[in-house]
Amino acid sequence: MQDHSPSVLAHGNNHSVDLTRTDALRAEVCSSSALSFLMEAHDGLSAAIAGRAGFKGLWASGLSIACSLGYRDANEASWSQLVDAVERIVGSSQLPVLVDGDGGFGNFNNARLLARKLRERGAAGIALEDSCFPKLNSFVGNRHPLADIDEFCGRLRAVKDTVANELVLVARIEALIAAHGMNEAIARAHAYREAGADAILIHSRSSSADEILSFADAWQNRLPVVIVPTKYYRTPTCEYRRAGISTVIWANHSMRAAVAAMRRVCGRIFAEENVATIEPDIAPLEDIFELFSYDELAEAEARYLYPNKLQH
Ligand code: SPV
Ligand code: MG
Repeated sequence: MQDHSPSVLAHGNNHSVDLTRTDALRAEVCSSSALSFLMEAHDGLSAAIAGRAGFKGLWASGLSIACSLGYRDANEASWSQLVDAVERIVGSSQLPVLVDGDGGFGNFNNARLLARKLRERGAAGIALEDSCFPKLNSFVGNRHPLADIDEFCGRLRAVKDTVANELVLVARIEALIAAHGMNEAIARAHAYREAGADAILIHSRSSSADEILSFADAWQNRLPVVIVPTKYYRTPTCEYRRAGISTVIWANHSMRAAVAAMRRVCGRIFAEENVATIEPDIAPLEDIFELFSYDELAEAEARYLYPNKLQH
């Protein structure tokens, strides 16, 4: 699948009726028996690059989007800023986008409004986590109060009633993050399944995959399981295949790569007052022009701006 085609640039996307991406995400997360991978994106550029790398789907990361806007991952960015960022991600790729909806920015009403807006902007799915507003990134500090199960199920049901099957609904369990233990995590998974979730995201801050593997063992794939191996990054993916995990999210690696690269380049240019030595280490301008199909613009100019001029 060409991920940044001129037709996207020229015609845009009919978000409200085109469910192709939702179907594609559902196939990756819910139907495929193969392990799927979603790559983090936080803007049009990172989305375009992930598509070119070969990924079949994107994760619109709350942490990375907040970071790119200069905010903390603590609901400092508003739901409308998230929706705008998602529109850019959707617009520069043809891949399905699973959006990190945090806790839905409030109660059931905020969550269903967010879902409706995300569907309008072309998202393929929403992940809702059982945190309280304002949330705090799962890896920061030790204060992660869990939402009441019934209240959170109300959020899931409201989203399902609003967008039906037009968005894949992933229910994210923060019970292990909040140190409530495996029984609580499994109880929540059952409740979220009853409430209409299409998949369960089990999150962990452990440096080993043992926690999520024992969850998968106890859960027995009653719904597909999605994981985020940010802290247990050493585990080889064959372990996830063996455990029957559905989908791995590489949640923040483009953003962190950009931070490391920008820091290195800024430091060197500042110190050396010279950009000559850096040139081999940065993307050539031609790469940028190619990534965003500047040739399509030239062709369109020939068609629309100078239709009567002879082409050379
Ligand atoms: C995100 O990418 O914003 C996530 C994953 O929610 S994590 O940062 O691991 O909580
Ligand atoms: Mg997040």
